Amino acid sequence: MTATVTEAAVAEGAPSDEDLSLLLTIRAFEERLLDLFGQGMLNGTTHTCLGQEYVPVALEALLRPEDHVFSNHRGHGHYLARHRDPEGLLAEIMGRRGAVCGGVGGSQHIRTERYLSTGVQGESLPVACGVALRLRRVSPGALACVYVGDGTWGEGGVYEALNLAALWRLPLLVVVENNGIAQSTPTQRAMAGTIAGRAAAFGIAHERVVGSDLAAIRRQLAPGVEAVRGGAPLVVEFVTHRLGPHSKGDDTRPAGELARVRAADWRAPYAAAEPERVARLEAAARARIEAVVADVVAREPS
Ligand SMILES: Cc1ncc(C[n+]2csc(CCOP(=O)(O)OP(=O)(O)O)c2C)c(N)n1
Ligand SMILES: [Mg+2]
Repeated sequence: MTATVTEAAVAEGAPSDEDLSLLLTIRAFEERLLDLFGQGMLNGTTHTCLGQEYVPVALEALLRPEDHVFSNHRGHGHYLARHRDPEGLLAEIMGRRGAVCGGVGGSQHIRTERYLSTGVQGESLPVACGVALRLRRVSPGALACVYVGDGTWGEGGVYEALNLAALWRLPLLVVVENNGIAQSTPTQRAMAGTIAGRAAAFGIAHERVVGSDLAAIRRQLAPGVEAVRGGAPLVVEFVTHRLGPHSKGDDTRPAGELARVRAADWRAPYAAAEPERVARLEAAARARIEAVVADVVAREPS
């Protein structure tokens, strides 16, 4: 089987400048997005992935250019990790020239090369199954990677998709961002059993990822992702944390819970280990996003 993961991507130790920059750029982008929203400068809605940025950054090293990515309502990080295009995404969200999708999709509905997001919970899984079936036929070795939240496991379409993925041995990688909450409903109040148990019911392998160390995640997941390419679907459950509100200003969690979530954020260990490097890359990421905002705000409507 062809190796898809570079040695650097799974190397022990500190993340590369590129990885850290990407993490910090996604964070700077979304923090600025919330500012712009507060100033009334954005249309539609927006959901940030603050706290969860490391999930797509870790996975990106395991994906190939020919793979397809399906995203959800909390998809800015998924898009930026895949396409490194903050200008196009901000223009899309603001409805300005150069928007990745003509400015008609906004935050949640992006379609571009091998990438599709939707704000409709559960919609992407059956679609990703269809694409995975096509990939198996015309592009062996390529996979469809689909991001869903824990709350989305309340949608019936998820189980129809898992059934077909198992039955037809589809190259489908289901990435569950289990942040323990769906809007304002804690997962344990809405989900019977476990995600692992639900995957097992279809005979689908399951990996549970705890922690945000990029190299450790990549080492853990590399063999399973390779197996997906050969037709063994996989559910990867990230135990993660939503640092920000569900959307804008709508966080109903108690102060103690928010403190626990902040303490678990990926940024702190990296900043503690290498304060100067993180500060330098963070300043660069913020400066880049400021330049993107200035550029996009000055553009004509799309
Ligand atoms: C079919 C459908 N039902 C309801 C909603 C409204 N809604 C948007 S996000 C959300 C919660 C999703 O929770 P989860 O899947 O855990 O993702 P998270 O927001 O935590 O990332 C809901 C109910 C929707 N977008 N689509
Ligand atoms: Mg959730």
